[in-house]
Amino acid sequence: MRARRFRSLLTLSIVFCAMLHAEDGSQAWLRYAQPSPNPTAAVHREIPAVIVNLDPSLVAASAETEIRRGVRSMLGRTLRVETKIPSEDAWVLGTTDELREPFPNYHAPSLGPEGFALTVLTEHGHHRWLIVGADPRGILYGSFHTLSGIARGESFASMAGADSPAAPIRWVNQWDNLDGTIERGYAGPSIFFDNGSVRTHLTRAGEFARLLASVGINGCTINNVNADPHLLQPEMIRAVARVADAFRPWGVRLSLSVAINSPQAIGGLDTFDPGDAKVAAWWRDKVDEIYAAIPDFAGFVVKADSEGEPGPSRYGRTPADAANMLAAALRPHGGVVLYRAFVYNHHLDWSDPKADRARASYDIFHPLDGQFAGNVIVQIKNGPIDFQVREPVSPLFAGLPKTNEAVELQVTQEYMGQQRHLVFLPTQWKTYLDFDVRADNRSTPLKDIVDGKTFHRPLGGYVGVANVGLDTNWLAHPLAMANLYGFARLAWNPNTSSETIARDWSRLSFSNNEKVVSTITHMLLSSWPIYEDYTGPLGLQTLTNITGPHYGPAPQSQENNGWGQWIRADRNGVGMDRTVETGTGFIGQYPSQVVQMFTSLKTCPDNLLLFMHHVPYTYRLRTGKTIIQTIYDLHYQGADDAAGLVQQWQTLHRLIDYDRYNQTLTLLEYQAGHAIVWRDAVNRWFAKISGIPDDNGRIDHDPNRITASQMQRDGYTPVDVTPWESATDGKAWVCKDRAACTATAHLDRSAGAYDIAVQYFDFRQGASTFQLLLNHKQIARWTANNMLPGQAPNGDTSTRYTLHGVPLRPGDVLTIEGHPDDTEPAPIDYIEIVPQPAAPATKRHP
Ligand code: GCV
Repeated sequence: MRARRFRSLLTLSIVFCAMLHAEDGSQAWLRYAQPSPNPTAAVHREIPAVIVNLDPSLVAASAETEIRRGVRSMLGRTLRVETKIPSEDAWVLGTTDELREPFPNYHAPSLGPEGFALTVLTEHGHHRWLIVGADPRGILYGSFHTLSGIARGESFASMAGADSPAAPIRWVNQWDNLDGTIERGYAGPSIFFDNGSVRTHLTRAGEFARLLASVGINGCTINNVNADPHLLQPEMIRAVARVADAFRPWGVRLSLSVAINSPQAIGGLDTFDPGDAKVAAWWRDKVDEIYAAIPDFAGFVVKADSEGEPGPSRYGRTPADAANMLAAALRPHGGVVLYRAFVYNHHLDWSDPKADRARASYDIFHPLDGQFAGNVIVQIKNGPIDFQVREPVSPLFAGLPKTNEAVELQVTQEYMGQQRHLVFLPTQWKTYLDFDVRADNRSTPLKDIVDGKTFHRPLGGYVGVANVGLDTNWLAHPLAMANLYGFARLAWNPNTSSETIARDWSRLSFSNNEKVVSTITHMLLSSWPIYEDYTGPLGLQTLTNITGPHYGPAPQSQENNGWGQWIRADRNGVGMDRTVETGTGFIGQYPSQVVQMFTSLKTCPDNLLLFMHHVPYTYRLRTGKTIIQTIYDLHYQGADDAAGLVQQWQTLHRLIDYDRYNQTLTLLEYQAGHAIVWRDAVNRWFAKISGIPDDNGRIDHDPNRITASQMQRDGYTPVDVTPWESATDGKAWVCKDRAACTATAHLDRSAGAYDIAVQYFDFRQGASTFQLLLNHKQIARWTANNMLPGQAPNGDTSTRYTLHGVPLRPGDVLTIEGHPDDTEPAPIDYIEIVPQPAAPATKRHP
């Protein structure tokens, strides 16, 4: 008896461990784990044992296979496939038309294109679980919806109802290059391309399409908008057709980004003038060739006249001329053109107080309203600059009432911590989608404009720049896929709340355990405001290194260059004056009620104040606090809250699988350290430029820190850091031309346990090793090989190693020993010794 109980305990723990260990993120939200608490026998009994698929399409076949797969995995039941409705309970898949004959008494609700209905029909004592699509894609989406419900522990009957997508365009863009790199991709090489051509094995491409389809995405542009004309060579079109083949079973249509100069670059023409008949004919032939290889090809995405890309302006033509020429070639095949409004001059004149990059899209595209062909959609980034931590909604959305529009959102975290920081973006996207732009002085939230409701447009929707890579878990950070999932949920229904998205994603991706779900949900919902606080609050934009990798802090890099991401900070004040009266006039591009709101300092929201206005540092916000003190305080608050994320995650120890727990913990600890780098750099920079100290005297007065300059050094020498604010006194200490260097501190701490952090720099190339010695005995050793984006000591590469709970006594001697590697000279900045327990970080309520 005892032995048996022991055996069953052993089995249980093996099952438990297997459950907690066998996760790598590759299945994302399609894990099909057994719902927990385990489904009852009643649920098992309720599931029909037979599945009938009435639709002959490839897409519906995927739906049927997926249901069988999901039910087997979650409920341990193998469904029997039948071709006729049996005399027993059955799942039935089909379109509204296909269900009419077998179920004459069933009246399907009216469905929009790609919509679905779920219902339980009882006839002759048999239950039919109907998954009804407006079309094959609808059947697929309904099937995935059902499986997601089962995974979250819902019954089929409770899912009954109908749903249709808000808009026809629900695409992702990938910025993949033919050599296999991905522009602004942070999760490994391309799943499509390698070494100048399409990969031999496209398994991941098919898996990606399945993931996309599971949340209703119906199009994917597979190459960089900075497009390589060679993609349109005949052999490449044939190769790309293989990707379309991998997408097709999932109803995901392939599209390509095209370079507008292709007729000249690869077509042998002496021009790419959209007004030239030869050029138009070249595109017609090229499009015919593409459709011969890819009959369901979706269309083109175009970036032109932007950031050095060639464009129609070369010939005095407009974006409408270029878009319409391509549209004419695509129209006979049902293809569309997504023409990007991200067109601006990146050689702006900083000395011109009227110059403003934010104005560009509206200035260029608004006058063209009404000139775009019916199968052209203008693809507009959510804000007027470039995916910053906060921007206002682009005024162009209200300025194109006679044009199809799509909003472009960025899933890949270019300015948002590059998947090393946790930033859940649906919360941010909702602020854009819900923003009421008051076109014609009526309620016109952005979501209604892109859904085509406001201006009665037939086409429009949502484009997300995904940039997944070959990393097993697609986006590198185990919590980053919440953004891809969230993008798709909002593209399907922009009224979905961030909380619903976060909860559903957590359940599907981790567990139905309420503690897990509520903790991850809380972390996700608070993460964007936290990131905003320690980067660029008050509408300052991200304040990142914009002439470098767009990652670490570098506020000065915003200024005095042609890129126009200026914040115009000087000794007296900060912010861009974008008012009509005294500034660049950008605010005047909005409808009148929004103009009024942004123009008045009284009504302009604090979180966009410095985007819209230039004010003195001593200007007081509605909180009563000055601008400068708010900047300081928010940076301290944000860094504390980032530390709080670590603590929250630690409460999930043993509640989720070991690998994802540890991987996430490591990243959150890194983020908490990098938030301190951000805090210190931005605060130092503002303290210097404004000449106004922090009321609380915190900047560069950290009692727990011992800088390398204060330590006794053997071999370490100082180098200047650019930008200066990303290291103490603008210096890093490097070990050059030696095998090892040391920096030693004589401590005088009262006896107790301490956390010891070593702040050092980790370059992309080179893997220096460090040792930490207490009283000459090694207490830690690590290698600097985190592949941070830089090859110099600065805010991109500054990071920390923390050792927790080290017992110290007065008179202890602490030594850092650095061993350089390659071109990385084991650079260090300071050590920080914090008594345990550390002050609890404030928990922020979203
Ligand atoms: C693909 C920003 C990014 C570029 C990107 C561009 C765009 O400038 O930094 O990498 O280019 O936006 O959206 O076209």
